[in-house]
Amino acid sequence: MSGKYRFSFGPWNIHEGADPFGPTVRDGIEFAKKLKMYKNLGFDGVQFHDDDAVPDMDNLSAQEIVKKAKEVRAMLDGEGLAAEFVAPRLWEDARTIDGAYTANDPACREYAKDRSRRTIDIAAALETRLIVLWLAREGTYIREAKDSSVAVEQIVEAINGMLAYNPDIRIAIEPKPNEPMDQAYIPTTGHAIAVSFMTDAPQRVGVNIESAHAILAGLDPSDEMGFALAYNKLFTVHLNDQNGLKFDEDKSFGAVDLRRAFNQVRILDRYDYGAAGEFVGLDVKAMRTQKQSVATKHLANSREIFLRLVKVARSIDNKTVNQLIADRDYEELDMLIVDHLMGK
Ligand code: XUL
Ligand code: MN
Repeated sequence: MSGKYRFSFGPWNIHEGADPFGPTVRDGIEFAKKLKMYKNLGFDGVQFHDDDAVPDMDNLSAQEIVKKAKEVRAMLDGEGLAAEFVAPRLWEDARTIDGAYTANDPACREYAKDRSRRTIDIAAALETRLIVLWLAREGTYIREAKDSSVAVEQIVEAINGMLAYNPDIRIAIEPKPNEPMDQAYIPTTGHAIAVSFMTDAPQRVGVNIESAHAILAGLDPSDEMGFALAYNKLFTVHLNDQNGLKFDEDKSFGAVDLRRAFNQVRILDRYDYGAAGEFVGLDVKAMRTQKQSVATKHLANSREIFLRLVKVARSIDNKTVNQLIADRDYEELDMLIVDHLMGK
């Protein structure tokens, strides 16, 4: 069964533990050492931000960037790993303070588009066709700062530029309703899919659904996944968990709400997620207080919880489930699910 599913995470998921209020609690680990951890933890795929692969890329030429990315490809080969996707990091440079594709300054928007082209070059060198777009700063702190209708056109224009730049790539928009912005322009799966249909190649634009981001939007992640699956647009997932409406916590998958995790696994397994090569992607961080020597358990645990929930989902008595649905006895169905989750 684990053979059916391939798992991935990003190097940022092995984390120093810092929050905005205090010091780091763990040392940084160099990229090459992180790569060595993947297989031992049961993972086959690496998710990248562009500068995870090519640090300091804004100070390198396009040729130098590709050369460095090819060196990373060789490192991946050495570890037997695939690159799952590359995402442009469009929120740390001074030119992205006011947004990237929706910045009010045209020079900043140009920077964002150029950076995205470099990201696509890196993806090609790493031999992946998937680009993830977390539109971190495409939004506002006050509504009057930008025009929300123009913003959609600007996002579509940027995506069209990327699609034209390399006809092989596919783009997965990762919606998130807030943080760092007060209000983001593409907060949910529905928004992202609507945007995909405004682009020049809708079939090449889908979504990356992150559990925590859906929860922050007040939505159920498994229903968001179902929506994307109905449109054939679930290009990848970022599984994790989230304890209510607060900052984006990136907790271990299933650690807060096991039933919510179960329903995500159930819908993915039911629709044969992974059969077209999709990875089960995690975006989880270790608890801030976790000691250095045991600060990768959140990754192995999230994978293990996913695989155990596959077994739970597959062993449900579907005949009884269907009978209870036919009888409209949802209280009994509720009990059946809870019983099953509790091992009865
Ligand atoms: C931010 C987030 C990002 C994206 C990739 O909340 O989830 O790490 O997954 O840019
Ligand atoms: Mn994510």
